[in-house]
Amino acid sequence: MTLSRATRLTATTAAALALSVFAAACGESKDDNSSSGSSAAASTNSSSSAANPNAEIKKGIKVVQIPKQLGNPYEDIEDNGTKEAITSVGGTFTRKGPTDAGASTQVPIIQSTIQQKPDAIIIAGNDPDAVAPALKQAAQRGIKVVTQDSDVAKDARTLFINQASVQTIGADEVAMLSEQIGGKGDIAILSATANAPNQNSWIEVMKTELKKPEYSGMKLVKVAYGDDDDQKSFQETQGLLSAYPNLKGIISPTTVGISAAARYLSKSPKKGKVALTGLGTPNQMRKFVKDGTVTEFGLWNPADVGYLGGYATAALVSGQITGKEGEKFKAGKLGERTIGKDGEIILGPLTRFNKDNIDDFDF
Ligand code: RAM
Repeated sequence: MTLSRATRLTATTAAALALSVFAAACGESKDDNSSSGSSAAASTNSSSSAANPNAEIKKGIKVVQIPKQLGNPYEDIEDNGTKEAITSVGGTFTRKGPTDAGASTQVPIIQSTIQQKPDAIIIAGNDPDAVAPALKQAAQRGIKVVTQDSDVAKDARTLFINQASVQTIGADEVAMLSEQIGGKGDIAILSATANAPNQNSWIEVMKTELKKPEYSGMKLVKVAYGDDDDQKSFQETQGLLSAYPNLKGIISPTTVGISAAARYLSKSPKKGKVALTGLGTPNQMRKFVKDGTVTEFGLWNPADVGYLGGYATAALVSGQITGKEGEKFKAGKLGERTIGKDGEIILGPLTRFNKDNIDDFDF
């Protein structure tokens, strides 16, 4: 097990969170979290030029970040990491997002962003294909496109900042559940939206893992979708428990899903009888670990994903890297990083949280 650095939610983060929750409550897309370092106009550079590892980080780069949706604490923490990286290299960071994670909700936001001519767009995709034409248009205008957290079609972006390998994330979730239910029984998955590129890639790995002999006692009976909406995820949990009375465990590979499912389970007679694991933030899950609803779940440090994305984007805009496998760049406090296959940059392994370590984390 790898323990990552505990992160403090600062007052600024809390304020940003309150802002985005407010935006979500208003039911509208909006800009938030705007902050600037130097605002010197920066011209975009063409992706065809060769990498120059010694190029200086361009001052005053303009970066627009588009999360899956506003009002999701995970995405807020992640994007604050990006903001920290971009402002620390003297750039300007703006965040614009939809209020729900529907497949096409990001398209008009990308289109309006193109008009602002930033140096780069960093996006967590809600759908691999729906956003691709708009992102390609952005690239044609010289705007660098980077995905983080949730990838899009490979030809619609240059870099993908991945939390951990898809294989690790999917396999670890199955392993955690198997440990908790003794490798036996009906299980279900409570995912985000049906289109979500990241959740879908992990679910594919889970299905393959479940074919291994050591998991032959576990049967996947249903994949439900809570749409990364708290209420819908809560109701879907209720639905799973009543439709499958023999259910022994649920994997929810989304911070929104697992916290809603835990809230439902904690007040249900199935508490402690149906295991729940997946991906969650320690701060959202702490009380459910302490009250015995949840034994163990996993995640990475979302702020570090965003921070890595910010530095990678700055290196790309400055010409230090072009997106080819093997190129290296310096990612501030995360040290030197290398681009892998298909423009993918991986943060690190999954951290598991349980009653023994959850109080060591604050994010
Ligand atoms: C939710 C979102 C996000 C995912 C995490 C684990 O917050 O779906 O994309 O990475 O869960």
